[in-house]
Amino acid sequence: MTITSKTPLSKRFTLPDSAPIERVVLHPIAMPLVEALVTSFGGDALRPGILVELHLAGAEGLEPAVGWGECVAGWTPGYSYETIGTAMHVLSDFFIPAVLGKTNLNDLHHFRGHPMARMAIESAYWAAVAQQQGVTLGDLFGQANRKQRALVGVSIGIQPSIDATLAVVEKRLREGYGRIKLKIKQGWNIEMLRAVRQAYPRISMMADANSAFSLDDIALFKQMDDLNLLMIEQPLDHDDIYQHSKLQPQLHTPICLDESIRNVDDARMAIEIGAGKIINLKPGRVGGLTESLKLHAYCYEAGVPLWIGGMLETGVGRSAQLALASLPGVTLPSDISATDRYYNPDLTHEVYVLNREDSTITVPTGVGLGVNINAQRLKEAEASFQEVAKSQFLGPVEV
Ligand code: OSB
Ligand code: MG
Repeated sequence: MTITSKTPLSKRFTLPDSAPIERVVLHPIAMPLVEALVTSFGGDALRPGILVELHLAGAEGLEPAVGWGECVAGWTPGYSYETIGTAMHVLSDFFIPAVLGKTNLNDLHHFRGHPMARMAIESAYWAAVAQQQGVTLGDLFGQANRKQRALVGVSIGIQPSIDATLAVVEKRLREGYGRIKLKIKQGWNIEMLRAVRQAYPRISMMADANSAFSLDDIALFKQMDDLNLLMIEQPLDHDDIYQHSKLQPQLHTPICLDESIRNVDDARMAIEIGAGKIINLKPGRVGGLTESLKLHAYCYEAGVPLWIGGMLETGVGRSAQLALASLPGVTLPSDISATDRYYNPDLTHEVYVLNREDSTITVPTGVGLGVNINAQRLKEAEASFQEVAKSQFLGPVEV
């Protein structure tokens, strides 16, 4: 099939059948963050995750192959309703049994929701197919004009004081990050943003509210309009699009939607009703790479500015994010920072470094996901998860 911009999105991004899916292993992990990222809904120093290890059988002329994916659900239903416990349940009791022995993921369509669990297994499958075919994950996307370097920025959590914020901003600018995102919440917003803008009149800066405000806060957003922010991310409810359409026309600053956008249709509706002007694409939030490619295609064709959001991924999830960030419709800096901003050491042997001269990270060029798992670190991270599971109720997390 020849794919053009007229081909319906639903027909464009399906992979041809693969060799059978032979085995899928779940690795629940807990990883100590170099620094916790405090948002309006909290922030943990120990990040949970699930690595999905998916094995494809060998086939005519093809060696068996393994692909890895990452689930970005948290300990609690904070950012999203999913948790590590719900993801373990849905993956082990429904998603994995539905795909074992199959040559595609079509049977996942029988299940609704659980995008983070879905992304974990779906991206492992994409990575395994890329591995088996001897191409990079980005190549497998089949999109022309991909970039070799992804433009990136850094996300700064809520700090104990304005001075502490200014110190972190200074450190990040010195490291070479060309776009600074500042988390805001009720009681921690305009004063802090003004102080940063005053100290750095020309930097590219933005605010992320993680749904902490309502339309009653309109006066506050109007004050932010004077600060030349690149965008304000998700000011209103996590499941709202309509009220954002009431806010955006009253502001000059573009609104970027994160939590509210669950799929390409949400993005289209949000843009069409004027609920925002920019989309943050997190593959875990939209349920996988296939939906991510649809969302990218919509934004690219409609000229809607797009960037890749982050969920403090390990090297596994980060590699998939970078493959997405190489797409030509990703036009704004993504929340993908260098490895040393998150984990030391990471779970992968490879580390990602910031190219200081242009605030980019080089997109992986290795076959498949382009990274290799550090087995020792994975073991430690699994043991660390089991420690937490002993002392806290997490739901059905046994593997
Ligand atoms: O809203 O973008 C968010 C992390 C956890 C939950 C929500 C968000 C974030 C980030 C992380 O901002 C950015 C990153 O991974 O560098
Ligand atoms: Mg956000």
